[in-house]
Amino acid sequence: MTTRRVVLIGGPDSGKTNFIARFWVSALQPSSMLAASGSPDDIRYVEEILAHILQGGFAPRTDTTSEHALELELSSENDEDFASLIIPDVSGELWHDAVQLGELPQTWMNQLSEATGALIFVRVQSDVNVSRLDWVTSSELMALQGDGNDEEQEKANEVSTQVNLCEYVRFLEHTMRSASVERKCRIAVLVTAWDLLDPVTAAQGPFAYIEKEYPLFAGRVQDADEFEFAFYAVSVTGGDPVVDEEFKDTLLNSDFETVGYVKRKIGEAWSESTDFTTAIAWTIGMDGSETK
Ligand SMILES: Nc1nc2c(ncn2[C@@H]2O[C@H](COP(=O)(O)OP(=O)(O)OP(=O)(O)O)[C@@H](O)[C@H]2O)c(=O)[nH]1
Ligand SMILES: [Mg+2]
Repeated sequence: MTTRRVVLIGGPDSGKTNFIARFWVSALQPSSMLAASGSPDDIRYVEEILAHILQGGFAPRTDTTSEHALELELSSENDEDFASLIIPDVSGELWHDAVQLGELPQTWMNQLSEATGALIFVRVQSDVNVSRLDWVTSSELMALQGDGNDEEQEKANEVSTQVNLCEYVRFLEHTMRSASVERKCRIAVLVTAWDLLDPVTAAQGPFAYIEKEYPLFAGRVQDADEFEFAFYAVSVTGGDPVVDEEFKDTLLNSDFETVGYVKRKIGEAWSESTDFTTAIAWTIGMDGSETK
């Protein structure tokens, strides 16, 4: 059986951990694109994350010292392909620090070089997102340096989210190599908490969202010829149970495998699914698109 390692890359609060829990629920469904054929070793970790969502909340942010990984045996939809999949879940704080330092710790470099697919996460309306600075704001912030205003100074020093996203691609360029001669390495960009967007913005799709919010990253993606990219709009729950009591009731009375969605927009056509294994299946070439 081939071992495939998928890396989940994303800053703090970008939705990685909650996605893993929802991915696991889909993997338990035999009809999913990737179906689990056994229990993961670290089952308690996934079950604990899941418990938060099942109680109508979200899993808390990952501790910087936590070193968990979801490791499971999977088969593709028609049992034609089998894989042993490893998905490490590290705190976004660590990715953030790696960008600030301009380099990744060696152990991660090794993990990335073993990766068959990568998922980059960015979350809608996260307080941790740092918007791109325009020249006027930048110079005002720079002028504040040394004024003793810690919060403003911190803001001036902070690398913007789009620069972080570009740096993730650079890390992958240096490390990841395609496992298949037939195709390029695949990177799925997951825009999480899509349920928080207004309907007009949501209708334009995840790539349009990235182009508007993070134009530098959108340009980087278009220039990175050695990779194939796909953009997904993701909501683990399909709404926000934390702020919307009515939605929370609906969620608590639902079968969890039917809640939330993963959407793609190709041209004007949308595809939507409650199967959270699709993005990972695509990155590792187990989505049925590869001939054997
Ligand atoms: N509305 C909504 N909020 C979400 C969704 N997914 C994640 N969130 C919010 O995003 C927060 C962060 O999600 P996590 O999964 O913990 O993010 P993470 O990338 O693992 O964060 P770190 O562990 O800090 O790296 C959650 O506490 C929720 O508030 C979603 O589908 N919908
Ligand atoms: Mg986390």
